Amino acid sequence: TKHENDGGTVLERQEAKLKPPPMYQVLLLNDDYTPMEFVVAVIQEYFNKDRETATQIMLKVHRDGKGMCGVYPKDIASTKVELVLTHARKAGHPLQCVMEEA
Ligand code: TYC
Repeated sequence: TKHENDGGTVLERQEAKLKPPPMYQVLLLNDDYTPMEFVVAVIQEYFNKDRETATQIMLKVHRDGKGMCGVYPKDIASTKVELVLTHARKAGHPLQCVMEEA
């Protein structure tokens, strides 16, 4: 909120103190066993990417060892990691998904 004193000087209050929440990258890690097609489907379904973008991200992970799927507030990033890991384990794949502060 802005406040004015008698001379009309504008004083900044709360909004000058409120920092945006920290954001977290959600990363997929490469492994030798999870099928490429499974990874592409995960990126499409959990990170709302189209098939072409998902394929590019998967290939980057495959080549570089890790790759970013999205950046989210902490609770959303944490939930995505949990959902991806549960989905992968249920399918019997060792896919790893982690979050780190952006
Ligand atoms: N390296 C895997 C393969 O050759 C594919 C893969 C890509 C696995 C990305 C995990 O996060 C991953 N089948």
